[in-house]
Amino acid sequence: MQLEDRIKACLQHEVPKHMAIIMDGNGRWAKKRGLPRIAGHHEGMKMVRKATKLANRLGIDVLTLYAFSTENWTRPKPEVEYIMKLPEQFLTTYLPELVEENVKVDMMGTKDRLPFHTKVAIEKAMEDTKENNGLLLNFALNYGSRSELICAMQQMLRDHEQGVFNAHQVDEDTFRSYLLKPDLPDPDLLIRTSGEIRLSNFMLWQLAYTEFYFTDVLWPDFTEEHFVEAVEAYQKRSRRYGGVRNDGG
Ligand code: V07
Repeated sequence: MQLEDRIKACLQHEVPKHMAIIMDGNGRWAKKRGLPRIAGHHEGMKMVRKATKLANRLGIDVLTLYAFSTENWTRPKPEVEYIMKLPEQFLTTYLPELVEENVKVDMMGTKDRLPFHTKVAIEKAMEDTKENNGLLLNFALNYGSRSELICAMQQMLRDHEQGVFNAHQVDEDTFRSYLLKPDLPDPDLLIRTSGEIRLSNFMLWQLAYTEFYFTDVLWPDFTEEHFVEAVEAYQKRSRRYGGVRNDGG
């Protein structure tokens, strides 16, 4: 079946409300072609645009993309410096399109370690798209799940000392309210490209009931067809549950 028909068929069923992607394999993509790793990151950035457009068309509410982890700072300095230019590059080219398509840009992670120019570019995108109510494009940038959980714990202890709550009052909703994006629904579908079968410190709390989709395809090769294939797999699984979760979620 052609892509257009597959998209139409997807729209007949329940699409994931929140989809998250670990965009892995950019360096490997470049190496395979005898190119520097940064060429892979640049190619990966182009796929971000395609994924965003398609997610928006499919009526997905939130697309969270793991763009840079707290661990990624250990990479060679020139590579990190190049990656930190990608938000600006991406937004210089595509921000008008995002505004036009009613996409709202957001970020999940700590801004403090980001270079000033990176922060400025992202803040401008957030400002220019804040009234949009289509797809929420949530970039996980300088994000690490354990660090998120520890920050939550620290703030909770401060609030506890202030008498904001007692230990026995802490439930899942209380805990969630201390996370970085307490108002987002948990991801329904997580995709990880490039053949690695692990979470690498990504959204450990939020992925408790999420469907996982792992593929060997490298992120720069992850086309619209692959994206739709992942959504189709998700829909097959959720139809098998008959619309009700059987895992308590
Ligand atoms: C990054 C390209 C995609 C593959 C994974 C690593 C490299 C787009 C952005 C971005 C971030 C914020 C924003 C707009 C665009 C980005 C980083 C890396 C750090 F508001 N791609 N991309 N940011 N890569």
